[in-house]
Amino acid sequence: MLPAIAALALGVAACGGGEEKKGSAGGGGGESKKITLIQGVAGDEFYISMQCGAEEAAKKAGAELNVQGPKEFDPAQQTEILNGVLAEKPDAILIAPTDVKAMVAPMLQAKEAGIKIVTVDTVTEQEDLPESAIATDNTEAGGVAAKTLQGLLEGKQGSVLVVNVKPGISTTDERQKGFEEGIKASPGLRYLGGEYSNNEPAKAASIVTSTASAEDDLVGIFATNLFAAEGAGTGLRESGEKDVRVVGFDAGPAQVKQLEEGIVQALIAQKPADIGRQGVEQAIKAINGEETEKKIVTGTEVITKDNLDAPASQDALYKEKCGA
Ligand code: T6T
Repeated sequence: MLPAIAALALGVAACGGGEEKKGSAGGGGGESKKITLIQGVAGDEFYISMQCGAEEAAKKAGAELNVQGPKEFDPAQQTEILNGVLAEKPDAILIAPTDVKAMVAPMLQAKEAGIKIVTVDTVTEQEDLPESAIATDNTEAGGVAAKTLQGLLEGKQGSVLVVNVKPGISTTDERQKGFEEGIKASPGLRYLGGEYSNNEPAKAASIVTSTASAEDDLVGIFATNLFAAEGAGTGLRESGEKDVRVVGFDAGPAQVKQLEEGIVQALIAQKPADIGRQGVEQAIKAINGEETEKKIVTGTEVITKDNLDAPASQDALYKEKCGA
């Protein structure tokens, strides 16, 4: 399961049986705007890095930022948190919805209560609900993953697996779709399809060990998020496969270690701090009644062992805590 949450930067206090974490940035006078960031899951370095960017932007604007996240990437747990946040009546909520369908009703309830909603990272199927949506172009990034894997395989033939997370997560579903479209360009690669790891590295590892033993010709793996990728790397190490090439999405510390060790060959890093920063900026515009940007696309960085030391790669690595 996911790691316990350590105390995070900027005045974080434990609360609610370890299920949530809260922090605040900025502050200022009694008139300061109250914004809550509801992460997809607590303790995930992607969302921690997003929090760091959001805290910086909130501090700059003199706004109050409260950060909470469910224990698991789960819409029922996230809805519970959202309902608790509603009672606190913030001016705006930044949220990474954990399911394209299940989070629509609770988010609509918040919007109807007069709270400005901004989505960060994931989205729901009701695209017109938020004031602004800030995210990676995940379909495109899935295509980048396919191209990267094709490059690593250098024409080698065999089967290719996707280790995905859960059905109904906009980001990871789009990454798989983009990857599938891209991998078609290599007729020598047999696509095995995607399997769901439920955001659990151990499950991702067992998917990889069993596929590696069932498919003699396994040559490549694309893992669609941080926990899937971490687990895929572990599974590959356990199965003793040396010739399988792995492209993992995200760039958490454990993933970088696997890249250095040569278990994983490429990471597609997102810009979570940028997403958090721009999320706060758009939320403040919405609170002030100013026009917001409906959709903001942030970039990605392909990191390999060769370019790991380059400033662009170092800047793109995710943080375990803010201010480090
Ligand atoms: O990949 C990110 C995020 O973009 C996705 O929506 C869920 O998983 C992560 O948080 C990584 O664990």
